[in-house]
Amino acid sequence: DGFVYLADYTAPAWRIPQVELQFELAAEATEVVSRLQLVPDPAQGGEALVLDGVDLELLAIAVDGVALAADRYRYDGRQLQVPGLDRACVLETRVRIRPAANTRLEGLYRSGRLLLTQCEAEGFRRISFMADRPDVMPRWRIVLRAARTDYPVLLANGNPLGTADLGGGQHEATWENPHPTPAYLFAIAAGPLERVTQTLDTAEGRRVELNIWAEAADVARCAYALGAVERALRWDERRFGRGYDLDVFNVVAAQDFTMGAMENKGLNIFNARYILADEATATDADFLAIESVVAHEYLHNWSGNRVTLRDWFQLSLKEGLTVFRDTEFSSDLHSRALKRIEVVRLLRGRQFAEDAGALAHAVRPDRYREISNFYTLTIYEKGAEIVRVLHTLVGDTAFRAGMDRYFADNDGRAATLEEFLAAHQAASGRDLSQFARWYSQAGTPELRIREHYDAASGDYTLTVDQHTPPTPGQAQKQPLLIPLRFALYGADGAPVTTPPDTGAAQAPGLVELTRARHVLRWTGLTDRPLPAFNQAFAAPVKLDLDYAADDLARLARLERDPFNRWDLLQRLATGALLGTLDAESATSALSDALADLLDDDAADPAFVAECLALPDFDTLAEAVDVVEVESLVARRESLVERLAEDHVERLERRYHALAATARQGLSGAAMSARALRNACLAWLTRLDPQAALAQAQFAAGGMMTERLAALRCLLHFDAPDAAAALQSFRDAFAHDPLVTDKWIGLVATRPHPDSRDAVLALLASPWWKATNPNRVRALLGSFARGNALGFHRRDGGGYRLLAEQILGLDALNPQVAARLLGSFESWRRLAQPQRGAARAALESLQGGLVSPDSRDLLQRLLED
Ligand code: HT7
Ligand code: ZN
Repeated sequence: DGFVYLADYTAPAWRIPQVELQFELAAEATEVVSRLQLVPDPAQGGEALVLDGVDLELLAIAVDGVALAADRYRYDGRQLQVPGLDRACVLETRVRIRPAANTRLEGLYRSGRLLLTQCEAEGFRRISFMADRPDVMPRWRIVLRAARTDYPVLLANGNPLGTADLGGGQHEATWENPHPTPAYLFAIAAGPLERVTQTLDTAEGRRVELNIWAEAADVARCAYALGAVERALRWDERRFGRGYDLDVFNVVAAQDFTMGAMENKGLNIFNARYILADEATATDADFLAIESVVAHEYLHNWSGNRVTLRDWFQLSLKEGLTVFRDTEFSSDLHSRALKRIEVVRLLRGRQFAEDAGALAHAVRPDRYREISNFYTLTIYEKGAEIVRVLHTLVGDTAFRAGMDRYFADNDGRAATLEEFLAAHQAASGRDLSQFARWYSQAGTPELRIREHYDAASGDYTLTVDQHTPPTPGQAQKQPLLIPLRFALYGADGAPVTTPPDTGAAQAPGLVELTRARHVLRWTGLTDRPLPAFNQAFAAPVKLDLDYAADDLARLARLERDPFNRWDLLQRLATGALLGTLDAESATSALSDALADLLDDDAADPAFVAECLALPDFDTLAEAVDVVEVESLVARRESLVERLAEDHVERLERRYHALAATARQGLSGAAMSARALRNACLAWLTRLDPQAALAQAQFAAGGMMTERLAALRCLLHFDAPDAAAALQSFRDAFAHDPLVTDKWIGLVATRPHPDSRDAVLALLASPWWKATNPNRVRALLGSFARGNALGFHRRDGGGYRLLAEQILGLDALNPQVAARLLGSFESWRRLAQPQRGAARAALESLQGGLVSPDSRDLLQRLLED
């Protein structure tokens, strides 16, 4: 049936303790000689040798130095079978591959003047023959040979062993990776690379050279990323006691890269957008994203590389855990509350939608057709949330002990989620069997909470019901173990410190929900208290509460948890927009709260900016049963306009008052000031047809954060100077693909149905580069994911545009095409006429898609 099943896992029949590879690198044709040490595992019953190898041109094959006759092996373009081997031997093959023709960006490919690899998940098999599965973990020796003028720098995993001149303009470099490493972490990079570099001594006393490599024109923009590597290394030493384990840590920036970055052992390869930054070309958000992605890949060295995966069903074991770790890193270095807000926006806007849509799947799925389709927000973000739930349940000390045990027990091994849980269970002494359901059960749990207060007796009860809606293939759900944080505020505004009499609150302000219903009961409360829940969003759940608008506003003032203060205002806005609260009282309560925030010069301006940013379209769409696109957008726009009108003077005051601080470079205070100034600018611009402030900010030049925010206002509010501003920005940065992606993203997200015409014009222009994933995301990804009015046009023109482009991209880069197809994940909840139009666009793709990636997604999207 085309599926791989978790239940079918069997251990490898052959072990491969050592690999030697030799590359003769050239863009048109590269030859790869491989020597695999093969050892049969007697426990696996003497199975024939079968290796993966996709589209390789096999030039020679020998066992223990003796060439194999044609009838001794079979190669069908996907697998190599060598029957009759029954003892340890060395298999030597020579293959030819064609990097310049590789538009999939999997295996060995060309990006500009560089040759690079991307092997996760199953790309190594496009380079050479291998048991290409994560539980086969050889040690590696890699020799790279190439013309010195074209490829002066030759990098591979591990430590450098030496270089040699080969004469005739050729040279070679030898690398050794002494750590057992699966093929998905293999990497090489070659080309005219330059570097920024730094040497440090680790806490364990190892001298390590850190290098960031980029093409000469870009190397000046690598310094920030280099600092981020050092911060990540030091943080992992401090917070998790994990050191670095090679003599060098190399990072390479590539303009053509399918995802964000890749954690290859000792040789991370990055999408250039997560490395290159200076104040003139990168926004504050770019700097923070760079730091967090650099940390993510660095932190994989323990959570992913030293301890790797038994099979791809365990993907969240490295991804969810590493997102948890990088999020902690950012929270420790910057504002924990702001980081939590950022994560929860992503969860609510995107992961909850995934969990409620056609592509919903468990954090540990039990089957897949194409593993590339499982690099999802559920595996990453929900996976991280589950680790956070575990952290909340066992506490920081036991969590750290559990992590130490997990790393110690599994170092050099390919582990499973069960082994992760076993380590935590042993360290904390807690039974984690119910907790484990988080990994197997898809869908976002909902908590319905109702209160009852009896003024005569002073009895107060909270009844909490948990429910997880059905998801594809999983109709029935079981109760999860959910840590629910809560606080009660009394009539005097002070927290009620008495614990409930019944309802088993485990720690102050925390109850562990295990059943479908829990009742918490207090007695003798002289006033009805106000309850607040899920502080810091400790559990990734939806809350169904029946507060009145005034209660929400009052709670937002009383609540001590900053995340929840923000969340209560989001709830007020959502209630006003979706009609679940009385619209006028919710709007005026929200407006009053924002007035207080704008008047509060002591509050972090970035936090105030987050409170001004109402729930986005995706978040609102996820919260309704049937999505009426235009009316949702219109209601949101008119609420923002009303709030902006209420506070013009306040917005102007803050905008001007923060100008001096905003000029102070990359300090936290300056970034915060720019965040609030740009939020004020957007609200003010919508009230001013001349967009004078935005025009002035744009004309002033300055940092990219300010220029881009101003340009967004000019373009999105159709300002008189918009076209001229766009042209001057475009011309100023025409040489820079990353900045070009930024203005293309702004054009693609102009909130108007006719923005589709601008997208079509760009597709027909020299700016369009279908082989560059960043450009595809900037134009088509932004349009489909960030332009509700354009993508969801009533005539279906947005859907048709995307479907046509997916068809073309599918033949070039299946992973990029499949990701775009994911933009249709919530099509079934659209109101008519959009639902019919989306279905028609999807059906038009049937029979046309060629890649297993896109075909798998299309089938799941259309399945009833
Ligand atoms: N582990 C990396 C995943 C990744 C990837 C997966 C499929 C195709 C291309 C890819 N590039 C990188 C990224 C990470 O999570 O760290
Ligand atoms: Zn990762």
